[in-house]
Amino acid sequence: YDVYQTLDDGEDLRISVMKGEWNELPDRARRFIGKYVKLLNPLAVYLCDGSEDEATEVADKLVERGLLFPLTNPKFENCYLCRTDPADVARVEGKTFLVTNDRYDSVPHTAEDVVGELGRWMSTETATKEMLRDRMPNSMKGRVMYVIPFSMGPIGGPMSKFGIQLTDYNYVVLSMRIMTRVDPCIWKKISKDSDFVQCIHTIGVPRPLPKKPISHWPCNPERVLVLHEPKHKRVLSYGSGYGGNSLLGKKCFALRIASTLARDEGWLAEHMLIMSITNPAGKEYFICAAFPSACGKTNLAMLCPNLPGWKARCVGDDIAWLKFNEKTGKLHAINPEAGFFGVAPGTSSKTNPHALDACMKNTIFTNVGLTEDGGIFWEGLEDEIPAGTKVTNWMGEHCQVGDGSRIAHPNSRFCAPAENCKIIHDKWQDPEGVPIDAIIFGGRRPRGVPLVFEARDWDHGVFVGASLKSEATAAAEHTGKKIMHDPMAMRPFFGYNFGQYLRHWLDMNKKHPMPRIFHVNWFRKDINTGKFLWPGFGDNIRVLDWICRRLEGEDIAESSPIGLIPKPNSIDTSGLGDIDMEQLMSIPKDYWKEDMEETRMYLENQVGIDLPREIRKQLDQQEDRIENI
Ligand code: GTP
Ligand code: SPV
Ligand code: MN
Repeated sequence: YDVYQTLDDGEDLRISVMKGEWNELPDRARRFIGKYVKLLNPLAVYLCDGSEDEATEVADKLVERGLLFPLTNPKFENCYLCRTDPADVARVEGKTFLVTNDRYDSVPHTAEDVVGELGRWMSTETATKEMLRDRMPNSMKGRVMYVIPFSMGPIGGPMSKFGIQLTDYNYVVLSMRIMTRVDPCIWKKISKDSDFVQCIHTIGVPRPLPKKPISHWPCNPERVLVLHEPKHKRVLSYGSGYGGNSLLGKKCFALRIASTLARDEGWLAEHMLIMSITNPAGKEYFICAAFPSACGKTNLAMLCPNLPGWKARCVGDDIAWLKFNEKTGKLHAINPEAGFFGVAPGTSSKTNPHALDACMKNTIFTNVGLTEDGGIFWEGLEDEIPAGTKVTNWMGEHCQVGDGSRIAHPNSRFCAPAENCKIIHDKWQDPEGVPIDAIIFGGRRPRGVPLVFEARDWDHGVFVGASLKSEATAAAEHTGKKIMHDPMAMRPFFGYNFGQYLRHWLDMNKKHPMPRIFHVNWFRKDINTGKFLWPGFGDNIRVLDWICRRLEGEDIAESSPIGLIPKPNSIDTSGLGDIDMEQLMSIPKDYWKEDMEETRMYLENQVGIDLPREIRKQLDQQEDRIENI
């Protein structure tokens, strides 16, 4: 049916509604949608309700079109595989921008002649031209505009926020329904008292198609652009259907827009997992951990402890919103998401059985292999899928398990509802969040960095986070094994000037007591053999055990130039066999001297005058301590 909507400019626009009750939407939502119907010019508007029937209808259409393959293997229930255009497989950091009037609201003052790496800025004028004038007009021509009302965090919770995503891609509809809480009751809440974040997404391929899409995945990779306007609480994304570029509730809203809101409102939006661990005596601890993309958050969040008597529970695997709770006097965390968009390769019944188990129903796999018996394969599943099994690889080519070819894309993902996870915490949907006892930073550091250390105090901990580095991963367009800075595991996700972000972190501790901060490294390699020194995965509980005992004040740490490290034999390695703890815990002076010089250069070049003096002081002090090794 058709409706007429009065726009802000006074025009009465005719809109075709395919599904849903237009008149039930609050006026501000109708005007928002109307504005983009006028710009994007879709065939019709489809108001999503998030129901199962709707998902089935959308999925059936995609199966018919050849984009989704239902997994026919009886191990899977209502699961699908999807292959993307090989040009659209990861976030595109180079085309992701923050848009503010003043450049330095978005990015720090870099030193002269230095290219900033901590976010990209675009002026409002350029953004308007590039997006609203050159790209978006008519970009939904011949397509349906899906309208998705969603909540990040439990609906109506004090720490939660609403969003409305417009998209012309039904794969996004299905994925948003897993990753966020899509519910028509949000319309009412928006009308009454709450604002919403505006999320506008188009794949940028109007009909008729200029050429046949590759893998039935239409996209416009040459023209990708992802813009964030914190002031308007708006995200505009063009050209890509992939994960962080298209599921706008995730990185765009829950990190970039939310981190800016968090600064203004006195809380934190971080790239962190949230989990609880309960020791054999029955005491439970909640921790948050910030590791860069593809560095082990999902794996740690779903840990299967290899120490008797310990229990782990998952609250979230990628994003945490943290706010001080007056009632408990502690920092509380919610997981704003409702699903896992996890890295597939490396996930196995040995490394992460809970993740694998969570993928058995209502899951969408993207860019993994399809076995001839209608199941899935990726690198890491060699023990469950025998060599010689015929598979179609992520690009649709025929091959065999064990033939040496790459079967799943390194950034292939599963998209599964969080409720599928057997160890999801009872409180994972608690609107008040869970009380956090410790914050952990970590990255892939093949050299020099010990298995675990504790920050000396809050300021030192913020400095440790600011200095975070990791080997490049496949989650974005970076290639190779180079060690990259990834401050706070947020380098691609800051919503504002990183210097101001550090200021905000430092100030948090002045207002309220904050959790203790630690740093871990599961990825140190033997200098001689190149093999990992630490078994990782389920054995990481041994490190968490040490951290919990530190929280209890046990005398198991000693001072070192880089922080407090475990006293000899204070990490429980019983039953592990031969572990070179000496190498694993060593702090080579030459390495750290160079590392600190490099970090100083980086912070001075990249953050310049925006670097808080507390962080400069930490740099000076740590350099002095290292000099005295
Ligand atoms: P994003 O979703 O991109 O933010 O990634 P993530 O931080 O959740 O990473 P994830 O847990 O999916 O791990 C990525 C890769 O690291 C997988 O291939 C894992 O197998 C591997 N990994 C995770 N934990 C460990 C560990 O303790 N040791 C080793 N050696 N590898 C690990
Ligand atoms: C990451 O890259 O950190 C992810 C995947 O969690 S994406 O949603 O694509 O950002
Ligand atoms: Mn992530």
